[in-house]
Amino acid sequence: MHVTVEDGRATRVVGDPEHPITRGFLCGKVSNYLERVYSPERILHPLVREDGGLRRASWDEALDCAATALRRARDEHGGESILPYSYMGTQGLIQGDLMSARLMNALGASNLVRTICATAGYTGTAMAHGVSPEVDPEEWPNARFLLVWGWNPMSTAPHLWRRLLDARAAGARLVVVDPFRSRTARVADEHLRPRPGTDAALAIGMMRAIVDAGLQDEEFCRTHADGYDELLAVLDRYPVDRWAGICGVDAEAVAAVGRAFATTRPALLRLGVGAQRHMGAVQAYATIASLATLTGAWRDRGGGCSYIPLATTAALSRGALVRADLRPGPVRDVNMAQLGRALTDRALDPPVKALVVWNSNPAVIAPDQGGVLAGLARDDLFVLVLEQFVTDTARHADVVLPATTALEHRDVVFSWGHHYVTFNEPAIAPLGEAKPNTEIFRLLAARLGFDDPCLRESDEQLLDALLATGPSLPGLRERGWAKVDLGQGPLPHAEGRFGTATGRAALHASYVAPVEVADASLAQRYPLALITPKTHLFLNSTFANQERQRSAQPLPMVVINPADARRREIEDGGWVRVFNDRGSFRCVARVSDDAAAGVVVAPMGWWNCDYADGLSAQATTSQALTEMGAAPTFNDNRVDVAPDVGGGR
Ligand SMILES: Nc1nc2c(c(=O)[nH]1)N[C@H]1C(S)=C(S)[C@@H](COP(=O)(O)OP(=O)(O)OC[C@H]3O[C@@H](n4cnc5c(=O)[nH]c(N)nc54)[C@H](O)[C@@H]3O)O[C@H]1N2
Ligand SMILES: Nc1nc2c(c(=O)[nH]1)N[C@H]1C(S)=C(S)[C@@H](COP(=O)(O)OP(=O)(O)OC[C@H]3O[C@@H](n4cnc5c(=O)[nH]c(N)nc54)[C@H](O)[C@@H]3O)O[C@H]1N2
Ligand SMILES: [Mo]
Repeated sequence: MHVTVEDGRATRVVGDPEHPITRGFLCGKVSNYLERVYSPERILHPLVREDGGLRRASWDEALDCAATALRRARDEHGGESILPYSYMGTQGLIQGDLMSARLMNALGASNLVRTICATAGYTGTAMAHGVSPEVDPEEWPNARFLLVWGWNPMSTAPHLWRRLLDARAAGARLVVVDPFRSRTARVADEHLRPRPGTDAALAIGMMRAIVDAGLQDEEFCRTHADGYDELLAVLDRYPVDRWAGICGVDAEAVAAVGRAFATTRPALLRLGVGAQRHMGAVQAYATIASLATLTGAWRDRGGGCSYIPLATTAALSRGALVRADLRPGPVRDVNMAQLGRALTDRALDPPVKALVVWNSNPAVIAPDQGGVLAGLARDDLFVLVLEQFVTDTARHADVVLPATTALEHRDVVFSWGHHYVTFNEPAIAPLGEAKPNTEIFRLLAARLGFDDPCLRESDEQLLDALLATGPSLPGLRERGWAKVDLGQGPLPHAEGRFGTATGRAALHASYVAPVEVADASLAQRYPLALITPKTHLFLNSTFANQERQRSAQPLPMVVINPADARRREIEDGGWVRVFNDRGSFRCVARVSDDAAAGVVVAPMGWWNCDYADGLSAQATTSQALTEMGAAPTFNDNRVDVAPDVGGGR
């Protein structure tokens, strides 16, 4: 992003036309980023709680208050009574969790397990082919078959979507696997709609069809993979029909897409995060990714499997820089998808007495919202929030500290999808009294009396240390971006050399049923499976408070199939209540066969405080973790929907 600055004020943001991936295009979330930076609702000075409300305070007062509360929690209940909570408000590696991690380690705070986004998928794809750079998006235009699985790039990755469009312009066929008719599915050549959480069954059905037709690449499997004979034995057990029945996709369609993936070359499988919010997610990603090995898709330029490119993403590693050695002793783990439980479980020892939140909005993004909100409302819990805006989480804070935006701080940013890293040079001075996360944690560390020099390192020092952990990145600072070259080249695995310990891929075919979706007795009470994907114009809950984005997506909604709506006397545009044993929320019904019968879709991101009841779809989601990988299962969820007669806000 290039920023024009006049008299110290940013006046224009545009995409960098030279950037090989973005090519000058900014998406609908950040093209008006200046409205965010200069929003009248920005928090520009510290706030402290008084008489139930938040009032302005000096930095001195606010830091004293925070340091006193953290010290008291540690002295009275031990360091683990402090819980850090942060995620992807920024993907910057410096402002993300570096100085903060050092301070939390020095405090002996609980360790937050950050698996809420893509971890189950990483674990599964790593089981299949190791941590490897996978297929470079710059190679995707070579593909002639695009199997997009649990991914809605037209909304969630518009720059990568353009690489898929390049392939389509050259004749590629696009098949989307998604229970919902997403924007991407709407424009695909073919759309397969499995029941939520049954993707592994669909993939195994495809593999069986491939093997039935003799289309597997036996030579590739025997030379470069383990588990080929075992895979054939599993596939031998059941015909395609059986797998098709489990996932609810027509058997002929399963078989035809399987065979087309094997025969239309190059064939690219691109996984999103959407297919992993279920009990068997890790096994599912290992199984789906195995399709590319089974057919030898890796042999061709643009063919193979891509997911979030963990290898290039992890090339710059915070690992040693977070200084786990500062911990006074071992600390407990708390999973970020179980925040509600961590804040309300009376048996937890020590209890959580202080919550420190930055780069995250758990009141919206964490499952089982009722529990999260009850926890945040506890009188005996101290809540410190570093934020740009008074989010649903910040509304519960005892102290709010004003954070800078990307225009105001220095950082290096990893990519969720391509192989470049980005240098983030500050364009303008911090607005008002805002400070970068790093600076806030340095100030807190000083107030708490920690004297380790690492807690005083400047952002420049952190940056130098971080850049020294990875490959050289020529031009990073000068040009603003550089490609992470791990030697992947255009054909990373045509000759094997997978990112596993053995260099060989592993073939998997393992289906673990979703826990709620597949529960027949629960289905009697709650006949509809609810999924909660991303919206087109918010970034999780970020941007949901901005005029332009919000007026384009004014109301939270649930998409419901006409047959399911009719049975419940629900009308398009009418207010409904969506509920299960965990909780309920109100929103507007969109009656459309974009949702398959038996599946309802309530995208996530709207702020609770803006709407009826102060609850969202997250009020119904589960804190259960996946069988492997300790990741969330918020789309493994059953609900029912009823007209909301009183209705409205
Ligand atoms: N506009 C926008 N862009 C974003 C974000 C945003 O909030 N808004 N968030 C960013 C973040 S943090 C991430 S991780 C990425 C995520 O980007 P995506 O991977 O695209 O994430 P989702 O939209 O959650 O899920 C993708 C699709 O998976 C489908 N899905 C749900 N359950 C299942 C299932 O069981 N099986 C299958 N096959 N599909 C299923 C959903 O219906 C959805 O259409 O996007 C990033 N970009
Ligand atoms: N039901 C359901 N739940 C989900 C998902 C889903 O699809 N469905 N998606 C999951 C996924 S993939 C993800 S990644 C998580 C996202 O979880 P979060 O990362 O918590 O998502 P956001 O809502 O974007 O909240 C980020 C907050 O950070 C703030 N912020 C931005 N930059 C800075 C900064 O520099 N400093 C500070 N202090 N704050 C900053 C923003 O203002 C925003 O309020 O949600 C997960 N939860
Ligand atoms: Mo994410």
